[in-house]
Parts: sequence; structure tokens; C-alpha cells
Amino acid sequence: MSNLHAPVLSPDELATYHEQGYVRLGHVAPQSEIDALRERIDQIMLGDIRYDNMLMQLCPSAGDLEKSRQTKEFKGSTLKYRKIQDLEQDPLFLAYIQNPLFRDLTAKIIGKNVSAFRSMFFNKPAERGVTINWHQDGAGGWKLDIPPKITVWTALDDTSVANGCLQIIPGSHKTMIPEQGDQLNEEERALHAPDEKRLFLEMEKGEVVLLHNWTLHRSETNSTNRPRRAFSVCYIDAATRQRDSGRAFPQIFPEYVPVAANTEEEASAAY
Ligand SMILES: O=C(O)CCC(=O)C(=O)O
Repeated sequence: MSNLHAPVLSPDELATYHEQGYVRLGHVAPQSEIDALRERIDQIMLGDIRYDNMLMQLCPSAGDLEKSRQTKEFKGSTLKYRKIQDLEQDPLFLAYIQNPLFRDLTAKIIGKNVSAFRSMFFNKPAERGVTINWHQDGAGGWKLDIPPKITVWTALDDTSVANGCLQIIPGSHKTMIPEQGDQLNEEERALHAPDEKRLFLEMEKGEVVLLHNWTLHRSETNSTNRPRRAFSVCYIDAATRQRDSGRAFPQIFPEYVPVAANTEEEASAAY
């Protein structure tokens, strides 16, 4: 494994983020910390560790459509989860979310008071998973009164074209594209996400990419016999509220401040 990233985003990296809408940060935490997160998320999926207020969704490819609803309920002991949110409640995940590099980069891009719109495990189970089509995170669908700017995406497994690595369109973050919500329609896709502009972000386990929320991205299914797990955190200005609900989000910096338990599906995105 290469050396760990310094706890500071360099001026070049910041410029690349602004210009390209993404920057690869390499490894930011020791492999032992990444291994502990992998073990912890498996414990949460298997129900060995339980939290009452975590949004959990089984992968639709597992065939149980009722349990593929995004609700704050444990859906059974299985590794076939697709999405688990609200992971800041778990001390291991919280420690990772508060990594000094993330504190520095959010301070440079957002400011000192930062919350998490979502702290999300995203999984493509072995030989499974679903395709996610081109979209911009929070372009309109999340109804936030301050546009989100930062997603930090960490590979918990090596990712490749075969297991459904992240695909992006560099530079696409400069315009809010979808007419409605976050997903591109056919016409927008042809114009803004032609195949020749697509970059496949194959990553090593533990590698991190900083994304602008509006950088177009998608991913395919996992055709390998091992899971493709990732952890993705969307950091937002702590002053952000959800327009219709007035909802605030758990504060991460300068220190963790949880919010009162929410009802189901409030912060989830359909994709
Ligand atoms: O992890 C992936 O494959 C894509 C996740 C995604 O689309 C998202 O976080 O909005």
C-alpha cells in the first residue's frame, strides 16, 4: 500500500476538485482501520450489532421487494444489503468520518461547521447489485436549501469494471443538469454523459475519491463472486435544512452532535 495522505488537502488537489469535480486522494487511513470498518459493517448486516435508527435497504437483486424498501428497520441477518445510512452513530464509522483530512478539506470547501447529509454504506453483493444510472447527487432531489458540494467515497473492497466500480464524467459538476430531481433523462444523458467522456474509477481497497456532488456518476452490477462494498459520506454546511421538512442533519465538525431520531425515508434518495 502506498503512504497515507497527509491530513491536509493540497492547493493542487483543491484546484483539481474545483476544475474536474473529483480528485483521487489515495489512502487516508491505515488498512487496519479499513479492515475494522469492513468487519463492523458485516456485523451490522448480520445483526450482531444493532442500531434502532439506521436506514437499511436490502438489495433488490436479492429478490425480496418488501425488504428492499428504504426504512429504518433491520431487514434480517444477511450480507445482501444494498444501502445502510446513519452510520455516524457507530463509533468506528464516526472516527473515520472525522478523519483529520476530511476535517481539513471540508473546512476549505464548506467552512468550520459541517454536518453529514448521509453517512452511507453502499454495497453490490457478490454476483448481484443493481445498475445506478447517471445522476448528480442532490441536484434537486434532496431538497436542500444549501446545495451540497462534497462527497467522500471510500472503497472498502478493490473496485473494478467487473464488480461495478464508480463511473464519472469529469468536469460535469459545473452545471446543474437534470430538469427534475437528480437523474438524467435520455436526452440529458446523450448530451452530458456520452461514453467517450466516461471515466471508470477503479480503486484499491481503502482508496478515497473526493467528489463534487454534481459530478455525474453511475455504476453497474457486480459480476464477480465477491462483494463490492463502499462507504460514502456527503458533508454539508451545518446550516443546511431540508426545504419541506425543515430537517437538520447530524453535525460532524467541529464536533459530533447527533440529531433527534427521524422518521423513515427522510434523508434517503431513491437511487
Ligand atoms: O457506489 C456506487 O456505486 C454509486 C453510489 C451512488 O450513486 C451515490 O452515492 O449516489
